[in-house]
Amino acid sequence: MSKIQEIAELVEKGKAKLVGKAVQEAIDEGCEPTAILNEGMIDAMAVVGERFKNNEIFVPEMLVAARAMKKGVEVLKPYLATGATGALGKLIIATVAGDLHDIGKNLVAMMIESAGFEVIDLGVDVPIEKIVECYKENPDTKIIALSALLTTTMPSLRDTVAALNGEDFRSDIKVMVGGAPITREFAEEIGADGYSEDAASAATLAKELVSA
Ligand code: B1M
Repeated sequence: MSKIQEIAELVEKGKAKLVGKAVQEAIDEGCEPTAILNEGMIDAMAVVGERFKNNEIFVPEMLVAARAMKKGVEVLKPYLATGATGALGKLIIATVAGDLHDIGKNLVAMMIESAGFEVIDLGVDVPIEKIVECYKENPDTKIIALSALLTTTMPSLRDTVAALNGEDFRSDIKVMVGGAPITREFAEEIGADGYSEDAASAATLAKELVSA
């Protein structure tokens, strides 16, 4: 079994204590950090999601797999990051109200930080008021980035973007959205300025939005 397959299996089984060590070993053996992330961890979470959908596993197993992945990402982070300076300005990121998924949002935050932004991460299940309040405390913010990872929280994303679109400061910022159920069409329909599919393209999009 390759090291990357071993990592995938450890994530699937939720072996948080062993994942960090396996990721470090993979790096020491010369595996590409992005391959470890994509093929070792993100693909493993897709397997976990599929098993959940088929009623082979339940929420606790999804949770331990998520914890294991987070441990792996902690070890991987320095190898994916490029030494951010925050020179591109501030970006507020949040998972919208009602949604507790944060792995994807955290990866997006990490890649955007690596691209040179100062990231203010408000976490998960974030109400609209908290985002607006955070912007008012940081009026030099350039972008608000929002994740929704459930079809049932797409309306929450819509409401959050609508609320931002009604704020006086809207023309001073860009709003970007993403997450597994989100499409470019939905992003356009709800009035966001940008949509991207994954963490790497989110970083590219953030840079494009501030230079537009
Ligand atoms: Co949840 N869950 N979950 N879950 N969970 C999914 C999302 C699901 C697809 C599983 C399935 O049924 N196959 C399903 C959603 C189905 C749907 O939407 N219709 C689901 C469900 C149903 C639920 C609950 C309702 C289960 C229940 O309680 N009965 C519940 C909801 C809780 C809530 O949020 N209110 C729930 C709970 C949980 C846990 C808490 C146990 C745990 C999350 C722990 C955590 O995040 N700390 C969990 C997990 C782990 C998953 C799966 C297995 C993995 C999610 C993940 O981390 N993926 C997931 C199945 C799956 O994804 N295939 C599933 C890896 C991550 C890197 O991908 O999050 O898509 P992702 O992020 C990507 C892109 O989407 C994109 O970039 C990221 C990196 O490439 N992206 C952006 C994300 N944000 C972006 C923002 C951008 C741009 C791109 O710009 C701003």
